[in-house]
Amino acid sequence: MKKNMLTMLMVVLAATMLAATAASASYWDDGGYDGGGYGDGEPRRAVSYINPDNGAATENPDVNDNSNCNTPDRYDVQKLSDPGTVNRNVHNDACFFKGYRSGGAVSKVDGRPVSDVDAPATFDSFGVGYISACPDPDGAGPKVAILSDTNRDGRNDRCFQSGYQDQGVKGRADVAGDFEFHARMNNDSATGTQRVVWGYDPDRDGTRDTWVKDTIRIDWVS
Ligand SMILES: [Ca+2]
Ligand SMILES: [Ca+2]
Ligand SMILES: [Ca+2]
Ligand SMILES: [Ca+2]
Repeated sequence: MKKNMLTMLMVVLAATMLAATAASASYWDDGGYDGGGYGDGEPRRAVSYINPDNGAATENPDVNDNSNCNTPDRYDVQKLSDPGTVNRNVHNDACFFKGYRSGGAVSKVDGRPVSDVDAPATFDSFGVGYISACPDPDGAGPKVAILSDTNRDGRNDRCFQSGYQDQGVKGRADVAGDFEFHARMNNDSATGTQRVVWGYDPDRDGTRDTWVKDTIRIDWVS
C-alpha cells in the first residue's frame, strides 16, 4: 500500500513537471508573448535603462553602447535641447521579467534582450524636464498609452502604458523594440536632475505603491 502511494506520487510529480515543461516550451515558441492574465503573469523584476540611440540623430555618447535590459546604463549627462525642440531628447526604455533571475529572452528582429512577461506600467518623472513622448504600444490595437500632467505645472510627468510595445502581429517581434516599454524625456529650459521611476502599475495611479520598479537619472546641463 505504502509503495503504491509512493508510486502514484511519483507519477503525479512527473506529470506536473511535464506539464510545466510543455507550458514553458509553448511560451518560448510564440516569441515571448504571455497570453495569460496578470495572475501568474505578474512581473517580479523591472529593468529601466537609457537607450544610447546608436546611429540616430539623438545618439547619446554618454550612454554605454551596450545599454539594454540585461546591461542597463541608468545614468546620463545630457545637454539641454535647443529651445522649443526635442533635438537632444533621451530615450528611456524598460523590460519586465517574471522572475528575479529570469531573462534571456531576445528579440528575433535585432537580438536585443526583451521582456518575458507583459503587464501595465508607468513612467513617473520627477525634477526638471518632462516626458515628451509616450507612444501607444500597439498602434490601433487594444493597448493604450496615457500621458498626463499630474501636478498641473504644465509639464507632462506621467506616462502609463497598458503593456509593452507589440506592433504588427500580436505576440511576435515584428519590429525592433517590440516586448520593450518606451518613453522619451526632454528638457529645453532648466538645468538640473531628472529622475524617472518606471514600474508595475495595474491600478494606473503611479509607481509609489509597487516594489517592482527601477529608476534612471539624467543630469541636464547647459
Ligand atoms: Ca493601441
Ligand atoms: Ca507636471
Ligand atoms: Ca508584434
Ligand atoms: Ca500604482
